[in-house]
Amino acid sequence: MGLIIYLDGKYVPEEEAVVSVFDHGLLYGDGIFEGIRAYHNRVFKLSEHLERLYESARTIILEIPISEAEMQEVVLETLRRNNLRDAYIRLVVTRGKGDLGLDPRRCKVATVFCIAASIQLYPEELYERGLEMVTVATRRNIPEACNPRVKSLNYLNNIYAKIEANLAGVPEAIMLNQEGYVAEATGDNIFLVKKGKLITPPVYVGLLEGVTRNAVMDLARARGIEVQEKVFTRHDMYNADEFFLTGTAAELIPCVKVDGRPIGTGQPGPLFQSLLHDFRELTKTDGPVIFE
Ligand code: PXG
Repeated sequence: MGLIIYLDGKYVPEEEAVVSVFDHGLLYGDGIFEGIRAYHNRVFKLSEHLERLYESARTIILEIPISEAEMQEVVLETLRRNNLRDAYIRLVVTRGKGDLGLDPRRCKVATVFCIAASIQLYPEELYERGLEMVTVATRRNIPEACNPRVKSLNYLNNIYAKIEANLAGVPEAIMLNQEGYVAEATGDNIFLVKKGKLITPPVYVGLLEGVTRNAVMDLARARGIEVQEKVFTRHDMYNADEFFLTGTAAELIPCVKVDGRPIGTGQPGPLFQSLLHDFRELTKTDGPVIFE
C-alpha cells in the first residue's frame, strides 16, 4: 500500500516499520491501543481517544515517552504524510523491547507507532438492513482480572467470542459478564431502545467505555431522549423495540435479530435512524483539522 508509518519518533515507509520479536506487546500482549477515525479532514473525538489511551497507560504503569499534545501531533502528521482526510488510524503503545521474561521492568522504553490507512466502510445495505447476532458462551473478562476498560493489546477474550460468532455464521457476538448481564459485542458497545428510552450497560458491568458510545449518549440527550446506563439481560434484549451497536469501526449499526428472535419490527428502528443521521453530521464538525 506504500504507507508512511510513525514509529518511535520517525516517519518511515511501511517496509521499515518493524518491531522487535522481543517486544512485549508481541510476546505478552503487553500494551495498549486506540482505533480512531478521521472524517471530512478532521480527527473525530481525538482528545477523547488520547485521554483513554493515557488512562489505560496509567493503569498498567506504562510510561508513554511522548506527551498527549505530542501524540495529537503524531496522529495529525501521520495523516498528512499519507495525504488522508478520511481514514482509520491505529495508534499503538507497547511495553517495548525486553527479554523472554514477562517482568515489564525488563523493557526500558515503550514502542509507539501510528498507522493511518484508508478505510473501506461497510456496505450501506448493512446499515439499512441490520445485522443478526448471537449471544456466545465466552464471558467478558472480569474487571478484577483484566479490566475491559483498559484498551489493551490482549484481545483473546474478544477473539474467542468472534470465533463463536463465525461458527454460528453471524457477523457479531453478544458477550455477557460473569453474572449474565449483557456487556458488549467483540469490538462495539450495545444499546437498546425501550418505550422511547435509550439504554446501555453501565461501565462497571465490565466493558470498554466507547468513545462512540459516549458520543451517541450525548446526541440522544441533545434530542431530548432519556438515556439510562443500567444493567439488562438477554430477556430485555429480546423484548427491545430497537437494538444497535456503536464503535469506531462499525460507527452505528442496527441489529435486527438476536439468538433467532427478531427485534422490534425486524427492521432498523426510527431512533437508530435519527441517531445515525446526527452522528454523521457530528463527524463533519468534531475534532482537530488535518489540513488547514
Ligand atoms: N468495546 C470493545 C471491546 C472495543 O474494542 C468498542 C467497544 C467501541 O469503542 P469506541 O471507542 O471505538 O467507540 C471497542 C472498540 C478493530 C477495532 O480493528 C476495534 C475497535 C475500534 C476500532 C477498530 O476491530 N474497538
